Amino acid sequence: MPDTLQATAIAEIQSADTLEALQVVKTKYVGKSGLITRELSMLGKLPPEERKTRGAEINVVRQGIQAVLDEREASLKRASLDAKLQSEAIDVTLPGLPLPSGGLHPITRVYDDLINIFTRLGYNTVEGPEVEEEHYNFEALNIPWYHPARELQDTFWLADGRLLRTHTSNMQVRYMVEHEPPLKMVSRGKVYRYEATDATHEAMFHQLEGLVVGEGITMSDLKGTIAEMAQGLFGAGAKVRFQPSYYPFVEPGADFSVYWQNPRGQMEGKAGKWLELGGCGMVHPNVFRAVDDLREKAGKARVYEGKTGFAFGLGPERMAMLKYGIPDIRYFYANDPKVIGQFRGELNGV
Ligand code: FA5
Repeated sequence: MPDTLQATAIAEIQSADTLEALQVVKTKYVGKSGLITRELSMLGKLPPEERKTRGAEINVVRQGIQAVLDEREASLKRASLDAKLQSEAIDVTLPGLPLPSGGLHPITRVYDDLINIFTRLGYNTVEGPEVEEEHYNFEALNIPWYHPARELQDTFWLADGRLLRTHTSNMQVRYMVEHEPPLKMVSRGKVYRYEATDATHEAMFHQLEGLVVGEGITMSDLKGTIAEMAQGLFGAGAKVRFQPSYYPFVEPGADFSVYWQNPRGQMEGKAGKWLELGGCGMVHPNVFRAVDDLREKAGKARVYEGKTGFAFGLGPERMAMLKYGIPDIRYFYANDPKVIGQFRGELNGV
């Protein structure tokens, strides 16, 4: 018996190829109710003179099995450790994973282009507050209390009587209070209007305000400036159209539009369209008067009466829609990576 028991046990141990399988074999032979233990427990049934030799024989078998078990266990443990090390090995010489490159938001792109154009034309760039006093947003801009633009549905009013500016024209007033003519400035920033959103209207959007004040400035200076800007943005062939319009802070006032031809539409022989980009006009004398009043209050000289100037305010969202063929203004702020992700790479010149 012991020889065959030992031989089968060793064969089973050698063929156990996992630590779990080896554990099963171990329990079967040397476990508490294993075959060897059973052999030992049967010693008591043998005649006393045979017990000693039989006991010794069984112990030799048990030690033999145990030695092979230990060796197999050690070798399986080594193999499993080797496999683990191999699978978790890191090749430090491999190149790293490339990080996806970011991109500038289309509005930032348009702003950068605009600021470049106006910097080249000698304009100073400034920014101003989004939370504004009623006086700078309306009153000083010749927008009296009864003007429809001050209605509750157009303006976000704050509890303390201030408001979220509805346009960047507040910066005309702020800039003139601080600076004397002649001057040229552009101001960019966010503006807010309490109105329903649709494909071309958002409640928060951006504007770029422009202001030029000096002596003998005329409407043709204004038209030339807007044409220069449109050509800088949309190419030398860009066409600009002016239509009379009313803004309380300019006289005369106009809206300007750019004719846009989608390159694909052009290939297909489709007509382009006029897209209104902003308002403009000659600074109203009442604005100069209000600015001088504010200057006087601040202990500064009245320097604006008798001066001439023009102002314009435009929407970069509409320009970006035109330039990049984006059909709905709401895409700009939906944070959909499918939309924003298109403004990586070549559009950024990266
Ligand atoms: C104004 O805000 C005047 N302050 C512009 C101005 C400045 C006129 C200086 C004369 C002199 P208007 O409300 O039309 O004007 O807005 C100007 C431009 O902002 C629009 O032509 C349009 O491009 C953009 N805009 C207006 N409302 C929205 C809106 N809800 N969503 C996105 N863009 C808008």
